[in-house]
Amino acid sequence: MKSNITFTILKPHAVANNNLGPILEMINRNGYHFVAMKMIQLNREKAAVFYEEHREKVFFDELLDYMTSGPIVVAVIKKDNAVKDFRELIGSTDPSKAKLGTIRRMFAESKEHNAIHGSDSEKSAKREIALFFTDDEIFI
Ligand code: 3AN
Repeated sequence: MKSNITFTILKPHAVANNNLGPILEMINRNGYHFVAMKMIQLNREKAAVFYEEHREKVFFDELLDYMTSGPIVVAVIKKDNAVKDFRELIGSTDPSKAKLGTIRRMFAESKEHNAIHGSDSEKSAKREIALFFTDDEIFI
């Protein structure tokens, strides 16, 4: 998997609040190209696999409730230094701590409903992309 791609999820509230368009536009405007995308609804099993690093956390069950509560958009995006730069663009997990101009500062409602996910490392990006896309669904 090339290091110039990363994985993102537009979470249930971003979809339900009709913020898909503005968020996708913001991602484009910051130099990313979409190379794979689909709208899906997670089941609990898949959400648990996706968030397995948080299995022991107190918020795990609520995280699964939330992430399975409605449709999400999963996508692969491409740009030089995609993983690190995209984490900067989405901002801190807690929107009250997210910098001005970040996606979470603009669109997150809370730490739980924080609008968007971005892979935290190249290793995570590779794992997460493989959970949702086959190679022939990625148009690099
Ligand atoms: P990020 O998405 O910023 O990498 P992670 O990987 O630490 O954050 O957490 C995954 C998700 O779990 C977050 N996006 C958020 O929805 C939820 N989460 C993280 N920390 C908390 C917390 N302290 N309380 C409630 N939910 C949390």
